[in-house]
Amino acid sequence: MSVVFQCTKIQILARMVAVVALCGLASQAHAQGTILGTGTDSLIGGDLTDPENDGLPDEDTNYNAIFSGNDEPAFGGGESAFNVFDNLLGGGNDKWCCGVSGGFPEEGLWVQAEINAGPHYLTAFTVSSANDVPNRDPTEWKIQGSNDGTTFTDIFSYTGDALWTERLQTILFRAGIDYEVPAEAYSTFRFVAFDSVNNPDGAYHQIGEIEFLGQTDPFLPGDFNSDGAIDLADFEILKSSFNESFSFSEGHSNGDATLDGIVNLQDFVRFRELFGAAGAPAAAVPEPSTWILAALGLLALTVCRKREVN
Ligand SMILES: [Ca+2]
Ligand SMILES: [Ca+2]
Ligand SMILES: [Ca+2]
Ligand SMILES: [Ca+2]
Repeated sequence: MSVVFQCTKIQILARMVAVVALCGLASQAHAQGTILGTGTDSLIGGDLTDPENDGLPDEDTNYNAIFSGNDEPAFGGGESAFNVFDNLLGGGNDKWCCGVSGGFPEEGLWVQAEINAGPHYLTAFTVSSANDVPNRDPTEWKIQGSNDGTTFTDIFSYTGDALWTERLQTILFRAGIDYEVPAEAYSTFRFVAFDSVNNPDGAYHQIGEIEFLGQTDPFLPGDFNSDGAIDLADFEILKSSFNESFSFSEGHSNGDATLDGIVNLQDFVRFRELFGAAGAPAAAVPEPSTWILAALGLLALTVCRKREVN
């Protein structure tokens, strides 16, 4: 009896949590990237340049990519360019700083990674600020892809105030949310910057780290089982993972439509958008109220189960 009573109270709590969660959705819709935190621990890790996360920057070994750049193309040294792939956020040679004299060249300052495993669809990437001087943060920059090392296609473009609000801060950008889902897979990914507040004076550009995340199959947000369709089978995956957390590489195949590491109400709402946009038969699309009720029920059930176990 006491367990049933607890569940009733928890269900009420769950509804309150759900309402709060839904209220938060509107403010996230226009966000330019998602702040993950600060410091090395805020990096996702295991990105395409080093899936095992065992790269040794001093020897430039154990990496799974060939790096190049047009400004200090090396690890270590005087804060050289490849330090954006050293899996570290910190001062000194954990960062890439600070640009050639006279300001940004016309082609921009760039650093790139040719992925050993070949072409990938870029599902997300992170760019982190360095340890000091916010006016060195890029204010105009792009992420580009290429398959011949000569012709580059824009995947993401940004112009505006620098996005980082703290030093050594990691910001995540997600395909389908922060930039258009790439229609093509690329073997080389490039970060290129064209402007900063300090440009062209002295030390005018720096960033701490870049992570490229992707998959070899075409990426269709909401198609959790990768069968090329967004349908009720995908909805079943989302439901069965509700309230669970996943690593980035495992998230989408387990129903994490928002690629934020947890399957929750926001994923229900996001999946409903994707489901409708995919042109699924109207009769097969559950009403919004049904989705919310299903989510509430699952949330309450999950909490109740935990209470019973404890
Ligand atoms: Ca890395
Ligand atoms: Ca670094
Ligand atoms: Ca599917
Ligand atoms: Ca999610």
